Amino acid sequence: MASDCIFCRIAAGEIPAKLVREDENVVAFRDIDPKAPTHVVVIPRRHIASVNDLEPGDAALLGEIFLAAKEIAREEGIAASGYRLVVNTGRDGGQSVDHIHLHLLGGRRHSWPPG
Ligand code: DGP
Repeated sequence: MASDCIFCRIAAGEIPAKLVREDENVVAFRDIDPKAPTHVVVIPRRHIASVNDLEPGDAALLGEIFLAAKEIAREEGIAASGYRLVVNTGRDGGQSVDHIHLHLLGGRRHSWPPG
């Protein structure tokens, strides 16, 4: 755990958040500044700063994150209508929290290309 990382502290229960799912390796919570009717952030408990810091051994963990997103989409009732999964990376990618995370956005139509 990185003690100065907001998402590590949410995963540890030190900062309150609206959790929607948690297990041994993955935690999901509602975004504090939602950009869609459903906006959930899915993170690994383990601190990984960004996609740039992934290693081959993280492949299974990434699979768990995507499977959690799939289950949450079903529970939120947006699996059939569709949703967007986003991983912002670095400055130009719009990443503001340096703990890798998957945004699950749904409940409205998303345009393409993104802004
Ligand atoms: P990104 O810009 O891709 O790094 O997304 C970070 C997201 O995290 C952003 O949409 C806002 C959200 N966020 C930041 N701080 C908190 C927090 O303390 N609680 C919750 N629930 N979400 C947060």
